[in-house]
Amino acid sequence: MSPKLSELVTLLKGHRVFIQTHNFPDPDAIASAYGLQVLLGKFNIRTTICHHGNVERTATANMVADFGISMTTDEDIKDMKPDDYIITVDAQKGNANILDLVGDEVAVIDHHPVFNEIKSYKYKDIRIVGSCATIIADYYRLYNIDMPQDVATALLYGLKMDTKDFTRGVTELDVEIYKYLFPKADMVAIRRFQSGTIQYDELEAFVDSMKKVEVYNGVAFAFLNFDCADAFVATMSDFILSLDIVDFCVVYTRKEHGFKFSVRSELDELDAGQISQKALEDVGSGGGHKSMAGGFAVETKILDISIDYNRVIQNLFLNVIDGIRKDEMTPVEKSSEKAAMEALEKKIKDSEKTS
Ligand SMILES: [Mn+2]
Repeated sequence: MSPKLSELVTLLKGHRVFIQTHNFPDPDAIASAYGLQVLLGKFNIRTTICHHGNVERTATANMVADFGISMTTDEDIKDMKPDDYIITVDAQKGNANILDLVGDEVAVIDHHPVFNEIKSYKYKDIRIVGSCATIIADYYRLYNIDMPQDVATALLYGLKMDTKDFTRGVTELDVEIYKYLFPKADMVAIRRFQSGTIQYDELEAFVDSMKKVEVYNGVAFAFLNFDCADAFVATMSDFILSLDIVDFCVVYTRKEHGFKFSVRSELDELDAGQISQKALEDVGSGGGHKSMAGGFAVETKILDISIDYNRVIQNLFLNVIDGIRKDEMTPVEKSSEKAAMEALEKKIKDSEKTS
């Protein structure tokens, strides 16, 4: 039984309300925040969507731009007060992947297990389903509220992404919600979000960087040694993860004052968000979701450790991963490294053929 929407509406009336996603928000977090914002708007409750960290992944940025979703980073809301209300979506107060802002976290809507019981919530809707978007869509469905096409499209996209196209953590409610959203959503737009945005002139620099990918026990590191957009780094991260021998990858590029990271994981035991947070806590910041995360490292802090910044970065991540896996992390044998390189080169050729 879901909590009552009327209780949420009553709680929020007359307050300044923020909808906060987890750091480095993904499609599900953004879609949920957007769907909730539109829903509350129908009750004349105005909200501001906020988050810490940049929007990971090109396809997510595409959706934000296409639907004109207004996302505010914590740096741009200096005027938040302790009595402003915060609803956290796709995340819970006290989790490592959500920055503690000065406002009062009065409500939560999430689909993750509870790690720390928060007694101060005045409204709580936590259901273990495939996506947070499922829960938001369920409000529209239960209360028979008119859903704009953009909202349906965003929520369906969030549901698809979080469940890896219905292959991960799917519940019956997710299937029902899919059926509910499908006729309302713009499937062409979803295909458009997912299609890459790699520019042709980036290809040469990309091929160069790919030749230097290093893989240790399924953990890949790639330094994109050229000036490229954040979204491009994220796309490369997805690409490298799709290699058969790679289960976890760290892709980074050099920015004006440091290194920008995009991290991906396809293993349950290696939580990309937690690992990025731990690996980068002394040199910058990192965080995000289990399968997808991001981060930043301050250049001087990396170079303080050693001039060989690639080695420093690899060690920061491998030390954390090593601790999780407990067993010794050994570099892959020369032969499998060669096989990895061949697979990579073939992949590059294939992608050139289709471009
Ligand atoms: Mn989610």
